[in-house]
Amino acid sequence: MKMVIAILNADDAPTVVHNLMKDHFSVTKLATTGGFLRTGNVTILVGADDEKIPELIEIIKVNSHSRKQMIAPTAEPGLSFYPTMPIEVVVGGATIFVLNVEQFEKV
Ligand code: 2BA
Repeated sequence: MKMVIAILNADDAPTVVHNLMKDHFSVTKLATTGGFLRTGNVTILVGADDEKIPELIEIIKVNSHSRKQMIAPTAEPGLSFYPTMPIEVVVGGATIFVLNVEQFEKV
């Protein structure tokens, strides 16, 4: 069994979750915040059998879109640098981690 942790753009998350649920994946959705842009994103946790992982990743891929986002000049504390001009970053798709699960119990 694997645990998939996927960080999604908040705009894509409803469609990704809907399509995963439609294909009978169990999904836990967390409201998260990216450390760099400090804007909201969505992290999903999905436990699934090994053979279902390619299907799971395909659903995330098909329903996640990369987009360009501008960062305005700011003195926002916490950013590791202070841009003096607006800069453009390309934000995901989705960032996906696949972890081995040692044990899975529902008690
Ligand atoms: P953020 O940390 O807010 O990053 C948003 C986007 O900003 C990133 O998109 C990337 O294009 C850019 N970016 C991040 N750090 C940068 C830096 N030091 N210099 C220049 N540009 C930078 P994605 O790579 O698609 O990441 C989207 C979100 O996924 C991230 O939001 C973060 O919440 C998560 N993420 C990405 N890689 C991760 C990792 N290795 N571990 C944990 N979370 C990760």
